[in-house]
Amino acid sequence: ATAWPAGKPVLATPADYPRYDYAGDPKGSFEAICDMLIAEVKAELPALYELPERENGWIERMLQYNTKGGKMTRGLMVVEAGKVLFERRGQPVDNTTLCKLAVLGWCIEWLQAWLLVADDMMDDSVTRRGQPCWYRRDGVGSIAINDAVTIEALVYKVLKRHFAAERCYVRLVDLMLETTLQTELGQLLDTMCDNLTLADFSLDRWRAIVTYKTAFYSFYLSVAFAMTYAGIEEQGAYDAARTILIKMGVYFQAQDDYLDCYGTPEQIGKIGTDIESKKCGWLFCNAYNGLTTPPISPQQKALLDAQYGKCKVGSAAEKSIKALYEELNLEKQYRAYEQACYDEIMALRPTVTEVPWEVFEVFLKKIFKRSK
Ligand code: GPP
Ligand code: MG
Ligand code: MG
Ligand code: MG
Repeated sequence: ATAWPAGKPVLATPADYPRYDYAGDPKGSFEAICDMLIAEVKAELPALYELPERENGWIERMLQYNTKGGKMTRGLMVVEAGKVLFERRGQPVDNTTLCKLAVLGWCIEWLQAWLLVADDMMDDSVTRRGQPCWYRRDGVGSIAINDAVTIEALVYKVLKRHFAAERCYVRLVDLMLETTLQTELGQLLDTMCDNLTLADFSLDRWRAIVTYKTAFYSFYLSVAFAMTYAGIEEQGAYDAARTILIKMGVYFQAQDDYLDCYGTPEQIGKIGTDIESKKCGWLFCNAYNGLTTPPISPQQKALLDAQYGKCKVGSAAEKSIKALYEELNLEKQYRAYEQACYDEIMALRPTVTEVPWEVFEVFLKKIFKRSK
């Protein structure tokens, strides 16, 4: 029903993939797959959608600007996890397999790209990955909303071109759709905080927010994609993996919340806005709810009530909130939390079955004590 004009969709064949040098240049090989996917979009839109040159150029530049420049942790993890799983199952890891794992990795990176374009508008952010947020660029503005949902739609074109002929295709599409919904529900939990009072910002609410807005798409999806492409169908294997990966994702967002306050823009590529935009973040929840040593005093609480979510980036009020966090020893508490998360995740080692433990350990090592 979607094969109009005739010849659509164009499906990829093994000859379409470049040489993937996993041992010699894992990052460069992975990046080359993104270039391939952008080139496919660029060739397809004028041919199959009558898209004029100017708009096609826009899409190409918009993809270049928003899909690149990240750490690529999520995407690279699909390739690494997939390789381990294929080998463990005695399935050959040829060039096409590596490239297709990388395509799945880029589906997550492109998902992340459009989520960030939208998130930066919602969070009123200034920079991302060391450059201005896309919506802040001259001539972009609210076109960024359309760009975000266009990247989302293009992910399904990528999946179709590269996986439509595979038995796992419907499962991959379903995973992508489900993960997107989970993330959007998490973003709702996050942005609805605007309408709540600070007393509603419990650690339980924080955990729900970050599980949905971050952990599913940033951790579970990478491994679940690799498992699905490797042909794993047992529900129990996904459940065991999910438990561990969600824990990692929650910890990862605690790091993001911590770095929003304590990371420099040079380190994290963005300017923190959590205090100004009244976020239910890890630092705030611990501080406001008396979970620090020493616990917050009534006067300190009054400062948060007066200024949290109301002050401007770089203002004296923002500085006084950061000074308050210091008085509550939040940095030290975060270090202890970080170690506890690590230990808790490592303790889950005996629970894994289908997915070798090294997959989780590699993922954990990539993020433990990260500073960017
Ligand atoms: C990260 O939160 C969460 C997302 C990027 C998910 C966005 C979901 C949408 C449906 C748009 P964050 O705002 O703390 O991230 P950052 O600190 O990178 O801005
Ligand atoms: Mg946000
Ligand atoms: Mg944000
Ligand atoms: Mg953040």
